[in-house]
Amino acid sequence: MKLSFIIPSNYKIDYKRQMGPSLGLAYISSVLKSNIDIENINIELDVNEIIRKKPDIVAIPIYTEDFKRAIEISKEIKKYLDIPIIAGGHHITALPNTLPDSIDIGVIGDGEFATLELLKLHKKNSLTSQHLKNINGIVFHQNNQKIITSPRELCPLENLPLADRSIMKSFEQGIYTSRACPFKCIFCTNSVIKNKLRFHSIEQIILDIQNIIKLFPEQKNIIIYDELFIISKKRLKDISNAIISEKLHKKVSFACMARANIFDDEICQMLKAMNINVVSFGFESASEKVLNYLKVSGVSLKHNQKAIDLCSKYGINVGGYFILGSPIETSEDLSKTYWFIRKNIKDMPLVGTFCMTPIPKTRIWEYALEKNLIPNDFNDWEKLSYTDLIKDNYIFLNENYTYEYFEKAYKNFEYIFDRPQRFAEINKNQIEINNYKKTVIKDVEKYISNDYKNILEIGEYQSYLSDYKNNINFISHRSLKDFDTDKFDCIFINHVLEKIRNPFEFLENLKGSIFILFYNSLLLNTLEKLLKGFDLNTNIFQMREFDFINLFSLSNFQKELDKRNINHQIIKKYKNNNFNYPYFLQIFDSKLDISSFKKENDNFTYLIKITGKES
Ligand code: B12
Ligand code: SF4
Repeated sequence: MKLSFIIPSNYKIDYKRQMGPSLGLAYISSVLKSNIDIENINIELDVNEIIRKKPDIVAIPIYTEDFKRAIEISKEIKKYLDIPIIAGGHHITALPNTLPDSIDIGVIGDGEFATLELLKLHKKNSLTSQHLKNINGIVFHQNNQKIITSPRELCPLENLPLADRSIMKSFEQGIYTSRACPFKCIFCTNSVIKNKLRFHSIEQIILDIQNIIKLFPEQKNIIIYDELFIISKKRLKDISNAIISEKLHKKVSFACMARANIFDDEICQMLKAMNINVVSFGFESASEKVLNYLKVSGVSLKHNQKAIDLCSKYGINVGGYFILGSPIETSEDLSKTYWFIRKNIKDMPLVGTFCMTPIPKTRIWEYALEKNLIPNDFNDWEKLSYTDLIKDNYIFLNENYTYEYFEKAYKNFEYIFDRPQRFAEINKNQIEINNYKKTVIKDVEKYISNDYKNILEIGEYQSYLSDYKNNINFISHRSLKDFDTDKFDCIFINHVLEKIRNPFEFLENLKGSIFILFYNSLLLNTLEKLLKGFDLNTNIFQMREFDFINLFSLSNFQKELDKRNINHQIIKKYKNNNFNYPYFLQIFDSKLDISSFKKENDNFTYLIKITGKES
């Protein structure tokens, strides 16, 4: 039996790709593998791969904003393959009645044991209504009706096997130490969907972290995804002590989420001790009235400020997240939030502002229904994405200002952060990045001639070359350990040599023709960032990268190759005309020797070919 998950999220959007799919899939996979005989479980991003590989069953995890794409994908699969398609995740859990005809079964809530029961039935060719109605926590079709079975008990976490990391190889590895949250914020499904707080055992947590360190040595930061990692002080102490006694805090750092009204000095000390370097808070608003409305009760502005000050005292970075555009918010409230962020920006290296969105099965969804802002036959699911503010694609809920006002204000928020490539620039950047990929990658294809029989692309998450060339093998740099590169006669290293711990030793051991694309770090842009005190180890959102980073200039790169007698040829230097720093040069040119920066400043990326090694 072969099962393929297919991810409907648009991973061409960089930030989505970085987040990766839910770790829930890895738990489903491990429960299946430890209970039934299953040949293969994998995650696909491209529906054509499903059609080509012909698994025995397809499973689709669905967030509401991806529901439309999920339907298209399932229709496409049904055109070519006569296999069952099941779906699960937050959308189906919230609105099981939206199960489309092209998806046979939906799993409501925890997926581990429902999927196991479904696969057992499928093995016996018995996925029929007669048997399905005995499986709790699912929805399926019968005679043009949707049948929702009795609710399933929540999955106990203590005896769950460890998450199956093998299916998540291409993504950042995070962990859960618990599930659910006792609070009732009006914009979160927790406000309506019943979900009891459950914990993994301390032993499981330690084994899980050790597993990540062993399998993904390049990763130096692990995100703890729990809604509320700090919910119990006693448990936090146990986890922190266990991490310290196993010396795991010396090997990796961690990031977690917290809630300001239960955050205090003692918690901060424990987090610092276990090497937490970012704590994220949903500060939501700097208006007491809006904060109270969103979080229902319990969190005040004082709590939010105290949380930032405490983190600052202990040298922990704060991630601050805000929701703009609530129904009751006024322009004064917006302004308060704006100045709160400005005041605290130094201690909040990560800031995210999101627009209020009625996610199904939340109080704010009910509000939007009551106000007829969502019609009964609503199916514009992609409108329910809180990261984009696009006029015709946004359900505007505010009662006090106009959409036009909100749009302008929202832009101002994005610019506060004074970071060169923040959210406001994403759309523009995305186009630039896409163009860049098109020109550079197309170019690379020209050099990688058709004479090569077996080409390997080593990249970040998915192949770029395969868009242009067939039969490319792809591997993420994170999975290189124990991977045999010898059988390839051409290896293309696509902007990830920067993330390989010993890049030149790695190159020395490769065989065949090798092409490398790498970024030039010797840019005035780098110097400017350093002078502003930015951490270079960040991605385009100025968020901390979770991999190790090497910074290359052409000269240090060539020096390292020469040291090892590795011959090379610079095939192409790619220019970016956007690098223009008139004010910077005006101030610094006569004061600092920046000649080496100026020399290579226009060159953004280099394409190098390794032409041989002298013995
Ligand atoms: C942690 C979290 C995240 C983490 C996820 C980390 C990870 N890799 O697992 C991060 C920060 C990355 C994240 C991102 C997003 N999130 Co989020 N997140 C949460 C949070 C706080 C907890 C989720 C949780 O408990 N997961 C525990 C895991 C084990 O469970 P799970 O993911 O639900 O998976 C189980 C079941 O759903 C089911 N299942 C899942 N998929 C499938 C598939 C099949 C086939 C089957 C059978 C079963 C099944 O089985 C799993 C195991 O039991 C919830 C809030 C909440 N209270 O639930 C929001 C929440 C899930 N997030 C939400 C959203 C919208 C997002 C984003 C889409 C936001 C965005 N636009 O960027 C992104 C999606 C990113 C992407 N890659 O596309 C919404 C979803 C609402 C909806 N109806 O779609 C929630 C509910 C918050 C809210 N506003 O109410 N999120
Ligand atoms: S937003 Fe966070 S704190 Fe609020 S209910 Fe959801 S998970 Fe809990």
